[in-house]
Amino acid sequence: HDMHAAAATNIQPAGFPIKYTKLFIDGEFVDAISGKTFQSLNPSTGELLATVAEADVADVNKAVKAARKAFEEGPWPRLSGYERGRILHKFADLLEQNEDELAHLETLDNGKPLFNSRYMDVVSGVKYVRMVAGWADKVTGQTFKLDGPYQGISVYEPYGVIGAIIPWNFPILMFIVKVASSLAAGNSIVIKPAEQTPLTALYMAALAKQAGVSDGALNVVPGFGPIAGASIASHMDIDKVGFMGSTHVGRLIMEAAAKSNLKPVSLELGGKSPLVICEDADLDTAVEIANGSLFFNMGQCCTAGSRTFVQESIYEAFVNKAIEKAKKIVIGDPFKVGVEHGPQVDEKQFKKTLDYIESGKAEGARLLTGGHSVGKQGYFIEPTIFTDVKDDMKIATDEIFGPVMSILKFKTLDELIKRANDSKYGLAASILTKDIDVAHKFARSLRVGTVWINCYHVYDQSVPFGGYKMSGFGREHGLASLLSHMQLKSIIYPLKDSPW
Ligand code: TXE
Repeated sequence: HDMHAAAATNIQPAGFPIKYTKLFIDGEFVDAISGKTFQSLNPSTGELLATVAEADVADVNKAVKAARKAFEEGPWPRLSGYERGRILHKFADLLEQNEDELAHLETLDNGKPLFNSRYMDVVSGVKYVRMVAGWADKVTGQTFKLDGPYQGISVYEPYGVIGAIIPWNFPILMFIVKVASSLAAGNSIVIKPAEQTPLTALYMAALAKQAGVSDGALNVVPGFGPIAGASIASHMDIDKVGFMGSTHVGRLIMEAAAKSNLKPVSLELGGKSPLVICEDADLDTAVEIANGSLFFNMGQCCTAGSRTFVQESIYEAFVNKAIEKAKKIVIGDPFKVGVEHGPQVDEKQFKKTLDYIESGKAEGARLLTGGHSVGKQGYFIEPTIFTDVKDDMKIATDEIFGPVMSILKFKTLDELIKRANDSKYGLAASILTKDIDVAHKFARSLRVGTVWINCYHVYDQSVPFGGYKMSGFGREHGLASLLSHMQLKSIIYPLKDSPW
């Protein structure tokens, strides 16, 4: 409640004008070469929010040219790590100075509660920028003494031009993860925000320029996946591509990279993460954690706890409390203080979620709360809970990406570990138990990139994040995020007359 009070006093009411709707190329906001535009809708109302310049192949080519020039001729890659870090720190300061406007824009475009935009997304974004800014002057190679009179050194160098394609569920944060890491490492970047949520990316581009990021080092090309996105993935002059989004499109990105210039790829994809509630866990805490693990961000998290495994002896008790809790979630206008649950991001996600609810019913799971859309406008869906879910039902195997909790029953830990691992995904997992041996056995047995013990959705800018299996590969956050935007070069030379 204190946090809600803070939101009420700190957040300005609606009314910021939308300032940036054009492509950002070579330090300027420009129309698309074709003159084409697309509509960004407000998911709370379904109404037009902004008309945005639409990049296609020609615009991506233009952005890549600018990025290549910025890389070849500088100054960005030629600045010292310290100097790049200093500019990125300034960018973080500007993000902070504009946090209300940014948060507001995010909630308009994405539909997430303003409180979350302001106190989670923007705040974590700022921390991320400062984290990589701090690493920029601390990446060092090694020295080797070879057999014979030779010495070797390894040095880290930027790739050159990075391409990035990001989704709509955390538009501010994903933009920052890709942009700040690429820039800190000395690359230039061409990034395509999701067509559902282009506005905060453009706003942040203006702030990056103001902070001193040199022209051409950062280029933002809003547009559609199969056109602007695909031309990034298949571009012959992009040196690495980072993609965040669906597993289906991740595969297309890798194919395009392989068929073009064999650019390396990093993928952050979908998930079907198990949350395991053991019989010794505190029930009320477990209900809280399970609720947040799935319903946070309207279920639109790659790490959503979308398979809720509950041990047999506490199953009934858990289910009853989970239903009670889900019914209390406040749905509504994401700008209203106290609202926890806004709309799904667009009509496609809205329909997809409702289709999965139908499939759950058809396959024989029990729908115990929710299951319907809310209101006559916008893309709101009730927090929904299914019980008696079986491992092979679609709601237990597919990434729904909506507010649908699927509760499954388990008996023993060994059985559970097998079932939890039985997924093509491997992004995250969590276990709630007081038994440290059980917790660690689980943590080491799960084929996933992040395991939480007695918590969920706890992230930090310094802790590596990424997937196993078909949830992708490559790691963001911390030093890993910087190194994944650099390559290692070895230099070997004779040591003349050295005594050692
Ligand atoms: O994703 P896409 P969509 C999952 C989630 C969701 C489903 C569909 O299950 O319901 O994907 O969402 C760009 N070449 N996730 O359709 O299509 C697109 O423009 C190059 C999980 O929104 O993967 C956008 O910028 N790029 C995920 C980005 O890819 C292409 C977050 C993501 O869109 C492209 C988002 C193409 N052919 C969706 N097609 C997570 N786990 O966080 C699309 N894009």
